[in-house]
Amino acid sequence: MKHFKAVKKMALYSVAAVMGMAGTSAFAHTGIRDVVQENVAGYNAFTITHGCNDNVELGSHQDIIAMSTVFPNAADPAMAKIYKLTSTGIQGESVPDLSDDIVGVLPGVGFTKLGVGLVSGGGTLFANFLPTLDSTTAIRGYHTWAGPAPYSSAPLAEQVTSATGLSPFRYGAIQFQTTSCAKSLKVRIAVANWCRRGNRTKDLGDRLDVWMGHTTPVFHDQRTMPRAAPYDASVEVPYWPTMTIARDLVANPLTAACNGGYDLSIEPADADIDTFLPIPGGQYPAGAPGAKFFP
Ligand SMILES: [Cu+2]
Repeated sequence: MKHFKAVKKMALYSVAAVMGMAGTSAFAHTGIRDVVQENVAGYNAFTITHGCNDNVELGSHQDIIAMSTVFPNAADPAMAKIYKLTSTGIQGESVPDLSDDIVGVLPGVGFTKLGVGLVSGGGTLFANFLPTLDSTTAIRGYHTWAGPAPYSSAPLAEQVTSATGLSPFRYGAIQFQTTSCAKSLKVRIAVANWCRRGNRTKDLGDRLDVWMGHTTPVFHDQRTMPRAAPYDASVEVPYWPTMTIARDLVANPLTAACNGGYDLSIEPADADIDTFLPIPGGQYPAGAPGAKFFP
Protein backbone atom coordinates (compact mmCIF):
# COMPACT_ATOMS: atom_id res chain seq x y z
CA MET A 1 0.00 0.00 0.00
CA LYS A 2 3.09 2.15 -0.24
CA HIS A 3 1.69 4.17 -3.14
CA PHE A 4 -0.96 5.68 -0.93
CA LYS A 5 1.43 7.67 1.14
CA ALA A 6 1.85 9.93 -1.86
CA VAL A 7 -1.83 10.39 -2.48
CA LYS A 8 -3.19 10.67 1.01
CA LYS A 9 -2.32 14.32 1.27
CA MET A 10 -4.40 15.14 -1.77
CA ALA A 11 -7.97 16.38 -1.45
CA LEU A 12 -10.50 13.72 -0.57
CA TYR A 13 -12.18 14.01 -3.95
CA SER A 14 -8.89 13.37 -5.73
CA VAL A 15 -8.21 10.34 -3.55
CA ALA A 16 -11.61 8.94 -4.51
CA ALA A 17 -10.73 9.43 -8.17
CA VAL A 18 -7.41 7.64 -7.74
CA MET A 19 -9.12 4.76 -5.98
CA GLY A 20 -11.58 4.49 -8.83
CA MET A 21 -8.71 4.02 -11.28
CA ALA A 22 -6.90 1.50 -9.12
CA GLY A 23 -8.10 -1.41 -11.24
CA THR A 24 -5.92 -0.34 -14.15
CA SER A 25 -2.74 0.46 -12.21
CA ALA A 26 0.24 -1.83 -11.86
CA PHE A 27 0.14 -1.02 -8.15
CA ALA A 28 -3.58 -1.64 -7.77
CA HIS A 29 -4.98 -3.06 -4.59
CA THR A 30 -6.34 -6.57 -4.56
CA GLY A 31 -9.35 -6.48 -6.87
CA ILE A 32 -11.50 -8.56 -9.21
CA ARG A 33 -10.34 -9.48 -12.72
CA ASP A 34 -13.50 -9.10 -14.83
CA VAL A 35 -16.77 -7.22 -14.99
CA VAL A 36 -19.45 -9.89 -15.54
CA GLN A 37 -22.60 -9.73 -17.66
CA GLU A 38 -26.16 -10.29 -16.58
CA ASN A 39 -27.47 -13.84 -16.92
CA VAL A 40 -24.07 -15.40 -17.67
CA ALA A 41 -22.42 -17.72 -15.15
CA GLY A 42 -18.67 -18.06 -15.28
CA TYR A 43 -15.26 -17.87 -13.65
CA ASN A 44 -13.55 -14.83 -12.25
CA ALA A 45 -10.54 -14.22 -10.03
CA PHE A 46 -9.13 -11.99 -7.35
CA THR A 47 -6.12 -10.02 -8.61
CA ILE A 48 -3.46 -9.81 -5.89
CA THR A 49 -0.92 -7.27 -7.05
CA HIS A 50 1.36 -6.57 -4.12
CA GLY A 51 2.31 -7.98 -0.74
CA CYS A 52 1.63 -6.77 2.78
CA ASN A 53 2.87 -3.36 3.77
CA ASP A 54 2.16 -0.87 6.50
CA ASN A 55 0.34 2.38 5.85
CA VAL A 56 2.32 4.15 8.55
CA GLU A 57 5.80 2.59 8.66
CA LEU A 58 6.52 2.07 5.00
CA GLY A 59 8.90 -0.69 4.00
CA SER A 60 9.30 -3.39 1.39
CA HIS A 61 6.31 -5.50 0.48
CA GLN A 62 6.15 -8.89 2.20
CA ASP A 63 5.48 -12.14 0.32
CA ILE A 64 1.90 -13.37 0.69
CA ILE A 65 1.44 -16.82 2.22
CA ALA A 66 -2.34 -16.99 2.64
CA MET A 67 -5.54 -15.26 1.64
CA SER A 68 -9.13 -15.29 2.84
CA THR A 69 -12.35 -13.94 1.33
CA VAL A 70 -15.95 -13.25 2.38
CA PHE A 71 -18.73 -12.78 -0.20
CA PRO A 72 -21.99 -10.91 0.63
CA ASN A 73 -24.20 -13.93 -0.03
CA ALA A 74 -25.60 -14.71 3.44
CA ALA A 75 -29.16 -16.04 3.60
CA ASP A 76 -29.82 -13.55 6.40
CA PRO A 77 -30.26 -10.12 4.78
CA ALA A 78 -29.01 -8.46 7.97
CA MET A 79 -25.57 -9.96 7.17
CA ALA A 80 -25.20 -7.75 4.08
CA LYS A 81 -25.39 -4.02 3.50
CA ILE A 82 -27.00 -2.87 0.24
CA TYR A 83 -26.87 0.71 -1.06
CA LYS A 84 -28.15 2.66 -4.01
CA LEU A 85 -25.17 4.59 -5.36
CA THR A 86 -25.22 8.15 -6.63
CA SER A 87 -23.94 8.97 -10.12
CA THR A 88 -20.47 9.49 -8.62
CA GLY A 89 -20.54 6.19 -6.71
CA ILE A 90 -21.29 7.63 -3.28
CA GLN A 91 -23.39 5.43 -1.00
CA GLY A 92 -26.97 6.71 -0.87
CA GLU A 93 -30.16 5.13 0.36
CA SER A 94 -29.80 1.68 1.93
CA VAL A 95 -31.95 -1.16 0.62
CA PRO A 96 -33.16 -4.02 2.87
CA ASP A 97 -32.78 -6.82 0.30
CA LEU A 98 -32.42 -7.36 -3.47
CA SER A 99 -35.93 -8.74 -4.08
CA ASP A 100 -36.99 -5.69 -6.15
CA ASP A 101 -33.88 -5.91 -8.33
CA ILE A 102 -32.65 -9.49 -8.76
CA VAL A 103 -34.73 -12.39 -10.08
CA GLY A 104 -35.14 -15.21 -7.56
CA VAL A 105 -34.33 -13.18 -4.44
CA LEU A 106 -37.28 -13.31 -2.06
CA PRO A 107 -38.28 -10.42 0.21
CA GLY A 108 -36.57 -10.79 3.57
CA VAL A 109 -33.91 -13.15 2.22
CA GLY A 110 -30.25 -12.46 1.42
CA PHE A 111 -28.35 -12.73 -1.88
CA THR A 112 -28.01 -16.52 -1.94
CA LYS A 113 -28.28 -16.44 -5.75
CA LEU A 114 -24.68 -15.30 -6.13
CA GLY A 115 -23.63 -18.89 -6.76
CA VAL A 116 -20.09 -18.76 -5.34
CA GLY A 117 -18.02 -21.87 -6.06
CA LEU A 118 -14.42 -22.91 -5.53
CA VAL A 119 -11.91 -23.64 -8.28
CA SER A 120 -9.05 -26.14 -8.06
CA GLY A 121 -6.32 -26.80 -10.60
CA GLY A 122 -4.68 -24.46 -13.10
CA GLY A 123 -4.50 -20.90 -11.89
CA THR A 124 -5.09 -21.66 -8.24
CA LEU A 125 -2.87 -19.30 -6.29
CA PHE A 126 -1.95 -21.60 -3.38
CA ALA A 127 -1.99 -25.39 -3.11
CA ASN A 128 -4.34 -25.52 -0.13
CA PHE A 129 -7.81 -24.15 0.18
CA LEU A 130 -10.98 -24.75 2.13
CA PRO A 131 -14.39 -23.17 1.71
CA THR A 132 -15.94 -21.28 4.58
CA LEU A 133 -19.45 -22.66 4.99
CA ASP A 134 -22.19 -21.00 7.01
CA SER A 135 -24.97 -22.71 8.97
CA THR A 136 -26.92 -23.27 5.72
CA THR A 137 -23.79 -24.95 4.20
CA ALA A 138 -23.58 -22.17 1.60
CA ILE A 139 -20.07 -21.27 0.41
CA ARG A 140 -19.41 -17.81 1.86
CA GLY A 141 -15.80 -17.52 0.81
CA TYR A 142 -12.59 -19.45 1.25
CA HIS A 143 -9.23 -19.63 2.93
CA THR A 144 -6.22 -20.53 0.82
CA TRP A 145 -2.63 -20.90 1.99
CA ALA A 146 0.87 -21.90 0.83
CA GLY A 147 1.47 -24.67 3.35
CA PRO A 148 3.20 -26.41 4.99
CA ALA A 149 0.29 -28.88 5.20
CA PRO A 150 -1.37 -30.72 3.65
CA TYR A 151 0.60 -29.44 0.64
CA SER A 152 3.63 -27.23 0.64
CA SER A 153 3.67 -24.60 -2.10
CA ALA A 154 5.42 -21.32 -2.80
CA PRO A 155 4.26 -17.99 -1.40
CA LEU A 156 3.28 -15.23 -3.81
CA ALA A 157 6.69 -13.54 -4.13
CA GLU A 158 6.24 -9.77 -3.81
CA GLN A 159 9.45 -8.55 -2.16
CA VAL A 160 11.36 -7.87 -5.37
CA THR A 161 8.60 -6.81 -7.72
CA SER A 162 4.82 -6.71 -7.74
CA ALA A 163 3.60 -9.90 -9.42
CA THR A 164 -0.14 -10.34 -9.93
CA GLY A 165 -1.49 -13.51 -8.35
CA LEU A 166 -4.87 -14.76 -9.57
CA SER A 167 -7.08 -16.62 -7.14
CA PRO A 168 -10.09 -17.96 -9.07
CA PHE A 169 -13.70 -18.52 -8.07
CA ARG A 170 -16.97 -19.39 -9.78
CA TYR A 171 -20.16 -17.34 -9.87
CA GLY A 172 -23.75 -17.97 -10.96
CA ALA A 173 -25.99 -16.30 -13.58
CA ILE A 174 -27.58 -13.18 -12.10
CA GLN A 175 -30.67 -11.66 -13.71
CA PHE A 176 -32.10 -8.20 -13.07
CA GLN A 177 -35.84 -7.80 -12.62
CA THR A 178 -37.37 -6.11 -15.69
CA THR A 179 -39.05 -3.66 -13.31
CA SER A 180 -35.78 -2.76 -11.55
CA CYS A 181 -33.98 0.50 -12.38
CA ALA A 182 -30.57 -0.94 -11.40
CA LYS A 183 -28.05 -0.89 -14.24
CA SER A 184 -25.43 -2.79 -12.29
CA LEU A 185 -24.85 -4.60 -9.04
CA LYS A 186 -21.44 -4.02 -7.50
CA VAL A 187 -20.61 -7.07 -5.39
CA ARG A 188 -18.11 -5.96 -2.76
CA ILE A 189 -16.02 -8.80 -1.33
CA ALA A 190 -13.88 -8.65 1.83
CA VAL A 191 -10.35 -9.99 1.32
CA ALA A 192 -7.39 -10.44 3.65
CA ASN A 193 -3.86 -11.18 2.45
CA TRP A 194 -1.59 -12.67 5.12
CA CYS A 195 2.19 -12.42 5.08
CA ARG A 196 3.28 -14.09 8.35
CA ARG A 197 2.28 -17.11 10.36
CA GLY A 198 1.31 -17.08 14.00
CA ASN A 199 -0.58 -14.88 16.42
CA ARG A 200 1.41 -11.74 15.72
CA THR A 201 0.02 -11.85 12.18
CA LYS A 202 -3.00 -9.86 13.24
CA ASP A 203 -1.09 -7.34 15.35
CA LEU A 204 1.33 -5.82 12.90
CA GLY A 205 0.33 -3.76 9.91
CA ASP A 206 3.09 -5.07 7.63
CA ARG A 207 1.91 -8.66 8.10
CA LEU A 208 -1.66 -8.35 6.88
CA ASP A 209 -3.52 -6.40 4.21
CA VAL A 210 -7.27 -6.17 4.69
CA TRP A 211 -9.12 -5.12 1.56
CA MET A 212 -12.46 -3.61 2.44
CA GLY A 213 -14.00 -0.19 2.89
CA HIS A 214 -13.87 0.16 6.65
CA THR A 215 -12.54 -1.41 9.83
CA THR A 216 -14.57 -3.92 11.89
CA PRO A 217 -14.33 -4.93 15.56
CA VAL A 218 -11.85 -7.72 14.68
CA PHE A 219 -10.03 -5.98 11.81
CA HIS A 220 -9.56 -2.65 13.53
CA ASP A 221 -6.03 -1.61 12.61
CA GLN A 222 -6.18 1.18 10.04
CA ARG A 223 -2.58 0.40 9.05
CA THR A 224 -3.78 -2.84 7.46
CA MET A 225 -6.53 -1.15 5.44
CA PRO A 226 -6.54 0.21 1.86
CA ARG A 227 -5.26 3.52 3.21
CA ALA A 228 -4.20 5.01 6.52
CA ALA A 229 -7.27 7.23 6.97
CA PRO A 230 -10.86 5.97 7.28
CA TYR A 231 -13.35 6.58 4.46
CA ASP A 232 -16.51 8.58 4.88
CA ALA A 233 -18.70 6.67 2.41
CA SER A 234 -21.23 9.51 2.38
CA VAL A 235 -18.71 11.81 0.66
CA GLU A 236 -16.23 9.51 -1.14
CA VAL A 237 -16.09 6.04 -2.65
CA PRO A 238 -14.60 3.46 -0.28
CA TYR A 239 -12.19 0.89 -1.70
CA TRP A 240 -13.52 -2.69 -1.93
CA PRO A 241 -12.53 -5.57 -4.23
CA THR A 242 -15.65 -5.29 -6.41
CA MET A 243 -17.20 -7.66 -8.95
CA THR A 244 -19.54 -5.55 -11.07
CA ILE A 245 -22.49 -7.43 -12.58
CA ALA A 246 -23.59 -5.32 -15.56
CA ARG A 247 -27.22 -5.39 -16.65
CA ASP A 248 -27.80 -6.41 -20.27
CA LEU A 249 -29.36 -3.14 -21.40
CA VAL A 250 -30.31 -4.59 -24.82
CA ALA A 251 -32.12 -7.70 -23.64
CA ASN A 252 -33.34 -6.12 -20.41
CA PRO A 253 -33.59 -2.35 -20.99
CA LEU A 254 -34.39 0.21 -18.33
CA THR A 255 -37.81 1.79 -18.66
CA ALA A 256 -38.04 5.50 -19.41
CA ALA A 257 -39.33 6.04 -15.88
CA CYS A 258 -35.90 4.96 -14.55
CA ASN A 259 -34.27 8.20 -15.79
CA GLY A 260 -31.06 6.37 -16.61
CA GLY A 261 -31.17 4.14 -13.55
CA TYR A 262 -28.60 3.68 -10.78
CA ASP A 263 -25.97 1.26 -9.54
CA LEU A 264 -26.41 -0.89 -6.47
CA SER A 265 -23.71 -2.16 -4.13
CA ILE A 266 -23.82 -5.06 -1.71
CA GLU A 267 -21.15 -5.83 0.88
CA PRO A 268 -20.88 -8.27 3.79
CA ALA A 269 -21.83 -6.89 7.21
CA ASP A 270 -19.18 -6.47 9.91
CA ALA A 271 -20.39 -9.49 11.90
CA ASP A 272 -20.18 -11.69 8.81
CA ILE A 273 -16.67 -10.47 7.99
CA ASP A 274 -15.48 -11.03 11.56
CA THR A 275 -16.89 -14.57 11.53
CA PHE A 276 -15.51 -15.74 8.20
CA LEU A 277 -12.46 -13.65 7.28
CA PRO A 278 -10.03 -14.79 10.03
CA ILE A 279 -8.13 -17.99 9.29
CA PRO A 280 -8.62 -20.13 12.38
CA GLY A 281 -5.56 -21.52 14.10
CA GLY A 282 -5.12 -25.22 13.44
CA GLN A 283 -4.30 -27.83 10.86
CA TYR A 284 -6.07 -28.16 7.52
CA PRO A 285 -7.86 -30.35 6.91
CA ALA A 286 -8.46 -31.32 10.52
CA GLY A 287 -5.95 -33.98 11.48
CA ALA A 288 -3.51 -33.21 8.67
CA PRO A 289 0.09 -33.96 9.58
CA GLY A 290 2.63 -31.23 10.17
CA ALA A 291 2.85 -27.94 11.97
CA LYS A 292 -0.19 -25.74 12.44
CA PHE A 293 -0.24 -22.95 9.91
CA PHE A 294 -1.74 -20.30 12.19
CA PRO A 295 -0.82 -21.61 15.68
CU1 LIG B 1 -2.23 -1.09 -2.69
